[in-house]
Amino acid sequence: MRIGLVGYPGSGKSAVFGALTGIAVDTGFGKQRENVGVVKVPDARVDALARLYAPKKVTYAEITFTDLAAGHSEGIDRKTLNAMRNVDALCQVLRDFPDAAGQPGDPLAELTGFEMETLLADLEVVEARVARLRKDRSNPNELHLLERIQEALEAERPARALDLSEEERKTLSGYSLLTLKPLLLVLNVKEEDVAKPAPDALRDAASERGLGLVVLSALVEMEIAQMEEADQRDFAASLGLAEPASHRFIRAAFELIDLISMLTSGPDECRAWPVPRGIHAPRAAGKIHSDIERGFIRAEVIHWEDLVALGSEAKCREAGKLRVEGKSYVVQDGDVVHFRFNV
Ligand SMILES: Nc1nc2c(ncn2[C@@H]2O[C@H](COP(=O)(O)OP(=O)(O)OP(=O)(O)O)[C@@H](O)[C@H]2O)c(=O)[nH]1
Ligand SMILES: [Mg+2]
Repeated sequence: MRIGLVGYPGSGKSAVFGALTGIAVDTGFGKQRENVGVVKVPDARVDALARLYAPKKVTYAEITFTDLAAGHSEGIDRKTLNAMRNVDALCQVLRDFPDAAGQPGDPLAELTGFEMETLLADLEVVEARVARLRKDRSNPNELHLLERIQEALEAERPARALDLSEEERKTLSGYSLLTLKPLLLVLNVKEEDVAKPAPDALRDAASERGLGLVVLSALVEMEIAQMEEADQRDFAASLGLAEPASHRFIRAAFELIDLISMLTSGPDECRAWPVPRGIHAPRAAGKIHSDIERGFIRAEVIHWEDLVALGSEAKCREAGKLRVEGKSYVVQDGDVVHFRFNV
């Protein structure tokens, strides 16, 4: 799963990328190289299991962030648009700190401006396809769907605002519409503003659109990322934050792409496995190893909190907190799963 960091030039995409990945990148206006980095998803459940088992290895879920070079003179350039089409979700970085010339940011204008540009880019794609389908009359269902999308876009509504079925989403997947991609907003603020809520107008705009909004200062987060783990929380606390803002941001990004975490634990490894929401037990087992999927017999499932509270699988079994589930079981976020299989 790939998440693209997008936004206007100088909004702090590269700085946010650096804060998330710990990869030192060129910041500064016009540094337009595309950077890719893998990020661990902080997970207190995995930490709790690791305290219980003291395993040899602890493995977190991971997501890939791409700092998308923002070629931008009269609008987002083609290359950037195409790169944006190739990611699974977008995080727009909004500048709320003064630029090198001392100009304050206007995050709301960046949000609406970017929205307009992506709407127009999608409209171009949809219009071309609608014209084609009208002409050759080959697929009335698809035409009807695209007309609906076109209507929304023309009314300045992103495609994600429409209530689309699973089937319709599948039909649309080949078009890689930008306004259909999940979007998370990141307000990149001045160092002294990290503990302040986002401005009301921006919060309202985000909630009207059903978009998540995370406040952070990329520069502060970059500093935190350089520290030892134990110091990170203390430093965050000294700024009035419960945890580094980048942790909240990464978790929000993880939720954006509709993944949940299946957990496994034992003396060898405690681990979070990112799996799509709604996945059935055998397919989830296949994420660990194809043999386990093929030879799937059953899944023994404990909710992570029960396991941590009671302290062992045996205690959970005694207390009736261990469930035996079959092939049709839908894995839930935070399930600690032990698969029984036979090959
Ligand atoms: N004060 C302050 N400055 C920041 C913050 N984040 C980024 N900057 C500065 O803003 C400038 C632009 O940041 P970048 O991360 O390069 O922005 P970008 O979006 O990657 O820019 P392009 O790649 O040119 O589109 C740099 O000089 C950063 O040091 C922040 O949180 N606070
Ligand atoms: Mg950059």
